[in-house]
Amino acid sequence: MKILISGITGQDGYYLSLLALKKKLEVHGIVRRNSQKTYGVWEYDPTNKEKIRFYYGDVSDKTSLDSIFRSVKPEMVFHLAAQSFVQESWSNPEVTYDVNIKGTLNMLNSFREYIPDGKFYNACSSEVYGKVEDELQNERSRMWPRSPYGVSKLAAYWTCINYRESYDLFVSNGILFNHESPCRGVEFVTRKISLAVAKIKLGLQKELKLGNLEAKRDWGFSGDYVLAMYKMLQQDEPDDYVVATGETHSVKDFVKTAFETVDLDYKDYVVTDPKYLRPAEVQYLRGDSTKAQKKLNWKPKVKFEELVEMMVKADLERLSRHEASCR
Ligand code: NAP
Ligand code: G4F
Repeated sequence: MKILISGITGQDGYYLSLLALKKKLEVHGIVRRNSQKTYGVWEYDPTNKEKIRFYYGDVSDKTSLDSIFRSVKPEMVFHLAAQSFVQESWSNPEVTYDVNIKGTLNMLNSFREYIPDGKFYNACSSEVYGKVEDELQNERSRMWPRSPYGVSKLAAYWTCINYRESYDLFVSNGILFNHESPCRGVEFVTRKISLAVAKIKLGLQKELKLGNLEAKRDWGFSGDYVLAMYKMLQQDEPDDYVVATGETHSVKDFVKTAFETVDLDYKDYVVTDPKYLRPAEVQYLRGDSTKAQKKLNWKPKVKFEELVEMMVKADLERLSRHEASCR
């Protein structure tokens, strides 16, 4: 059984590949050529990197995708590639739309052309809820995105549903709430915090500049969430599912817990910097994953406090060993 992953060099691509290797699947992944570190997270895991078959391509380049689909002919496709940083989507809206909307359309068209009987997973996001109405957001909650990123993910979500309905394709959307890990990109708030806490503890950094500390997110562990993605493609019928923990915490909660892990008080180190405030903020997210729990028999394992501790410890260990950071 062959799977093809776009976005294989990112956080989720990494954990999904590890899961697939464990299940003895043949893993193929699309990578963008880069002047230095083409293989992202994989640069730090050479043993497993050897087991993956990589192909140069870009989701905004349909020609490159056609050639990969034609030669690999995978049974399952996980489309994870995206300009995934919300903040950047205001400064690079065109790239965000090109990669996240047109890129998804390109992936769907290659899929339809070369493996119409295969299965396709699309990485949708809780950012589509944006200005939330419901205390707990589920598959039927109103979607009102608040950033170019959120708008792009909503357009891609509907494009997937439209392809499913128009061409009778197996295409499923995972509406995933925030999920993190020691391999999270360093610009996202959780990893920015865990890395700073580790550096401060080791005397390598003096303060931590953050934006909105009151924003609330439903944070889970990437390693748990990739299992839900995989399970979506083991179903008989395609569908859309919310994947979340059902708990919400503020950025301040995260920062406080992270500093407590190393016996420090965040108030002595955290300063707010308007540079990190967003033109429009998603103030509150909390997901209801009842459908995924019932239909996929999935549930998150790692709790909030465990996640924070896992990330801070990983950064502390890496820095203490003078090893390069995961990303
Ligand atoms: P990530 O770590 O930022 O990884 C993004 C991946 O997309 C990287 O491999 C990146 O490659 C690749 N990529 C970007 N532009 C591309 C292009 N034009 N062509 C080919 N590849 C491209 O993101 P993640 O956290 O793993 O998230 C995976 C997916 O889930 C994304 O679609 C994200 O929007 C979505 N999502 C994430 C979360 C979350 O909390 N993590 C929640 C909901 C939805 P490079 O290494 O070359 O940059
Ligand atoms: O970590 P963040 O940048 O993640 P955000 O915007 O929630 O997006 C992530 O989750 C989405 C799922 O809902 C994904 F679709 C998306 O791809 C990405 O993975 O910011 C989280 C919160 C925001 O409210 C932000 O304003 O943290 C707040 N924040 C406060 N200070 C900060 C900072 N965010 C960042 N990145 N950096 C700060 O200094």
